[in-house]
Amino acid sequence: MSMVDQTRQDDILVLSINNPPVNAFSPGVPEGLKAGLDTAQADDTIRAVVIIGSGRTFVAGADIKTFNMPREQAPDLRGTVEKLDQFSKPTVAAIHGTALGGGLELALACSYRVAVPEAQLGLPEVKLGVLPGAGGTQRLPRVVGAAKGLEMMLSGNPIRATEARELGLVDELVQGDLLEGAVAFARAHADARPLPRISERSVEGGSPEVFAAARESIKKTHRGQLSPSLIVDLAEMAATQPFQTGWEAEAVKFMQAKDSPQSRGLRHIFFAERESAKIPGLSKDTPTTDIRSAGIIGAGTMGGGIAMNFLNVGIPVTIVETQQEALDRGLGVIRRNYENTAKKGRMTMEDVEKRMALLTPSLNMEDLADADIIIEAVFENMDVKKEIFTKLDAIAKPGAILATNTSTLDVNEIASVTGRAENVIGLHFFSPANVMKLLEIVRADKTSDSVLATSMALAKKIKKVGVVVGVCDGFVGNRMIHRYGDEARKIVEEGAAPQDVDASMNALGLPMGPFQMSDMAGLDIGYAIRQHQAKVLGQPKPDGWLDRIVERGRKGQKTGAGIYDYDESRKPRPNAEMTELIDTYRAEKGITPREILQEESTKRLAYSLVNEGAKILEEGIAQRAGDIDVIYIYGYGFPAYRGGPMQYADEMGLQNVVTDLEKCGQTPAPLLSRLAQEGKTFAQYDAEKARA
Ligand code: T1G
Repeated sequence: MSMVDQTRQDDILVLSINNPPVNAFSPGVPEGLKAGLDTAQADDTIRAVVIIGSGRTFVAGADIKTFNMPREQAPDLRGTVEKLDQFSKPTVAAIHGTALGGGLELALACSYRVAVPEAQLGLPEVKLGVLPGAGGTQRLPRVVGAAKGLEMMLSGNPIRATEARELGLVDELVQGDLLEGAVAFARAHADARPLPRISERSVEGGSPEVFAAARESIKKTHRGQLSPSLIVDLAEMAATQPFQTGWEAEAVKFMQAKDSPQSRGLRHIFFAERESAKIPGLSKDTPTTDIRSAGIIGAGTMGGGIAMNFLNVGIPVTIVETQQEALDRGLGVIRRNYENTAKKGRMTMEDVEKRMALLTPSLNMEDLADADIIIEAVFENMDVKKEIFTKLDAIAKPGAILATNTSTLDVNEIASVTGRAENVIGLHFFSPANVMKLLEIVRADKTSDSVLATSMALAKKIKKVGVVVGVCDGFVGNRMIHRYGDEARKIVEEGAAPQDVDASMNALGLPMGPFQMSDMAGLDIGYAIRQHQAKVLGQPKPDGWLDRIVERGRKGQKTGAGIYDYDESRKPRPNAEMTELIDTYRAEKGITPREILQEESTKRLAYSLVNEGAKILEEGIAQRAGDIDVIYIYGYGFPAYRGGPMQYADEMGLQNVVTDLEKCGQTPAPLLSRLAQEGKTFAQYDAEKARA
């Protein structure tokens, strides 16, 4: 069956693109469209052409999976666009769902565009590390002007058809049946001559200042990225050069961006995020329950943040504390968070009241008896959690999901105190829970498929990126960050200054290095974990340089001083006393400090994550290397254009990673060594596992 069906409506030829699920521009689609245009060209009774998407959307863009194809085999979107641009009869793009990337470029090459009001139109290519490569950089600014065109291409965010109509990007909004409206529009414009061609228009507002401002802004918004600057260059060409010049330059710059490690990283994460939602053994038929009410135990920072996620999507929450004062404080924080958002104009005060009305405070856990899900978010102590789950087991209705927000503790042990282990799961939110998108979904040994599937669906509903992980100390993210922290402290012991270690990860694109992050999270948290682990393992009390800093009462930003000093701007400033403390520590340990170059520090830290990630994969705690990448990008600020730690290792070459790990005294995980020896990548490991 052709990917583009041709049907006649009297004097109008309708080309329906049929490539589910999103009508991406896959091989077969350009051929079908060109054939349709040839049909229309050859038949004088056809006065105009309508191009529409079958199913739920117009064309959602080039088929990203074809980016690695040899150029001659890749779908000819540019050729199709050129044919449309030169076509001698009126063409009308009929848009519903999304017209994104190549989809919008296809529409821009048509004579006209009509759309249903709720359709979305955009050029999101920058989010994949590329740029509009089929005329978008030249046509969009010719329709909406330089500033708006730059804003749309650099943000990559779509606009609604109603706004597109105001901008002239859409010629008519169709209220009823889209096809009917498009055919009528085509018929009404069948004799329009000369045909409107965007390529013949000029760009409004393309002053040098506009492009200079854009170049300035991307230094902050897209630090270290390639494609945004290429987009600005091309938009400037659209404003200052003939169309053909910009059109040809666009093809060259597109290839340059597409072949960059940054684009490979962003494309990797695009698919990895979607893959992470697929759980072997679960299918669309796995029964799920509809979560219509939530109970949260603990109104502290985490409990309050978690509650907001439910309130934001209209799910009522009962939040329980043990003391009225703690309850009042918790509610006050939630209200203030919403009011701050309202002050920024991102919601109205009416929205604030609507959300707060869904929140019921309580001092009594019995009030959670009817909740569909209950999430415990109290002090990170196993005995406290066990006590709570014992009570919940007696209170919660049958079938209620009992979730713990623990960040490291054994969910199997927590489940063991209930008579319903199949309903117990870990939902590890990241602080601030109302902001961070990552949700580690901790599958305990007895967690039922239905509870797991319901939790995955809930993650999507509350706009989180849910990744399933197994039970171990720290699950995936925190287990890796502990190793990363060990390595960071070791690099300082050997001679580096904390600020240089942080700079080595800032250079990789992380907004915060290990010590900036520790100071923000609170040094006492890591300190307590190290003390606890030493006690459990019967090891001597830890006495590292960082432990000594904590023992001076310097707990990080929250005490105004940690590894660094902080003024009201919270900008970290090195402290001479701490430098001296570290020097004294090294002397006591008989360490002669050596210079450690930034490149060594970056590799040791990044590879400490990769090595622990390889162990996590071997143990089955994470299903895929791609899942680990999703966790690190959405939970720990790893730059998406690097694709995550595992993708970064693939780019560096696993054999090089093994060599560098051995050089700095880290023992490569067996899986990492095996893949390196076989000349494979983590991506290949994931693909082979998916095929198994
Ligand atoms: N190419 C290939 N596969 C795609 C795809 C695409 N463009 N878009 C989606 N998919 C797959 C996706 O992997 C998933 O697969 C399924 O479709 C459903 O997607 C030349 C170079 C359209 C808003 O960046 O933003 O055009 O997991 O789960 O939540 O200038 O998909 O089912 O196997 O995301 O309803 C520009 C990317 C490309 C749009 C729908 N276009 N897609 O969201 O479904 S570059 C984009 C999206 C380009 C030209 C340039 C979303 C969506 P599976 P989904 P959704």
